[in-house]
Amino acid sequence: MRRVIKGGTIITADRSYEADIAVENGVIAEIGPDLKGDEVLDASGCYVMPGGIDPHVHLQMPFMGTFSADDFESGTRAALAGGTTMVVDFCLPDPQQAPLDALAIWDAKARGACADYSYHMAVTWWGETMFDQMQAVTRRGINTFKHFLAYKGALMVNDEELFASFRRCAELGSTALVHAENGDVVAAMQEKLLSEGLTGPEGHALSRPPEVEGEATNRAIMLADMAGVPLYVVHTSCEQAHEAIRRARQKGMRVYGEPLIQHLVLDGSEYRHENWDHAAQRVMSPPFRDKRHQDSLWAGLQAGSLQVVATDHCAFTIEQKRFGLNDFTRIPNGTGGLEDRMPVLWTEGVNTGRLTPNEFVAVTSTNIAKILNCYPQKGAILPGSDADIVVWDPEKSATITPERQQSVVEYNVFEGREVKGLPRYTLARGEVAVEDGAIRATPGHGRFVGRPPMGPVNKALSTWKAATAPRGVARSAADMPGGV
Ligand code: DUC
Ligand code: ZN
Ligand code: ZN
Ligand code: ZN
Repeated sequence: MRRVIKGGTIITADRSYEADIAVENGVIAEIGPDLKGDEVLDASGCYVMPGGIDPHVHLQMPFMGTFSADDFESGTRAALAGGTTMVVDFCLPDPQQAPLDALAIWDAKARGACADYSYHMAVTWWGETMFDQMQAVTRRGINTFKHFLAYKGALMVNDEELFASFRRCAELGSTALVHAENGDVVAAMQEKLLSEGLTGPEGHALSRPPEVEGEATNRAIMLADMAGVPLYVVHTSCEQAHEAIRRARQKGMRVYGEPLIQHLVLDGSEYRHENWDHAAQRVMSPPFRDKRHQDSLWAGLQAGSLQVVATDHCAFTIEQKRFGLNDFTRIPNGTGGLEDRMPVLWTEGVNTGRLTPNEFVAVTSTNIAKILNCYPQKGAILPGSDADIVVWDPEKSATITPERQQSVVEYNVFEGREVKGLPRYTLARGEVAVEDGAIRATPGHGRFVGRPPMGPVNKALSTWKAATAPRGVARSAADMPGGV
């Protein structure tokens, strides 16, 4: 069956032009004028773009004594409804659990996925056997390893573990990811705030100020540089972290920053809302920041010092959020956003003139496909690329409301917001998964996307070489002049 997308303007990260697209067997078969097919999708008045890639989601994630509420089925359905055709989840081994055993659990969870998916592997503990395990993980098509510098006593790794893992990632041609917040300092500040009687959601933001993120981002960048590994900083939310990334890039280091759509448009006043549920529903880490930080993130996307917009989609129900009614440290951290990322970024980025449509494609799809090493299978409109395509109607508008969303939670942090710019069609590897607001996605249609290592050219370009003793230097006391 040959399906033709007709009459639209193709928008890629580097150009815009008018052409039809023919899709066969899940891939783009042909691009050109006046194509014929068995079925025609009308794209007149629309932009035809690579489907979005959200590189940061947590579906059915075991976390803070519960599981995030959206699973691979509802999560990818939400993704497709908003024009996102691939998600990357985080595989989280339990302490001492072999990463490959954890992967088997993640594979089982992902069976219901409606859209293609991949995983990052989290390094949640460290030991001798991890060296071989990480190699086995890369053979499974995972070239990104995530490290939590926060969540003390749970997911957090210390600097010794972090540096050992970074060096191993460098050897394997992988990219290291960090959740950059100083978990020791957060824990100390949480304890202090609780002891002073501050138990509400506002305490969440006060315990995780921009400084704890700036410190951890700087530290991770320095250690990554010493290890010679490219670094991807997830959910970059503040000026201090952005500043560190910008400085590192200027020095020639391969460091990437990922703002979330939530941090771009929602601010810290959410935690001072008089309604406890409203504030708790917005508890995520890092917390929302004030305008100065939002301006910095937008500037980074415009200037290219920040490359990717993600969601960290990790949705919890009202009941789950209420675990923390008397103690903000027990409110499950996370918000949704998978369905809203593209429409909200289009509305607040493109419609305001902050981003061009081509830049929108770059930050929602193409840049991350390149960073993750799945380009041009994903993130491209090219013959042979997967037919992950969104036909985007820039005139279509809606008000975001939980009643119409695909996520299973009862609220939406963007609730009430007007968006202009929505999918007319979303194609998931050729299948029409969304048609004018109707969701036709098929559970189980999604497939795992393997991503091989980047190879030796993808080093961090460090100037720090002291990890190997230079030639001609005395290596022990016995070698020293007059030595023992
Ligand atoms: N932050 C969240 O808010 N939720 C999931 C994990 C994380 O780092
Ligand atoms: Zn995180
Ligand atoms: Zn609000
Ligand atoms: Zn996350």
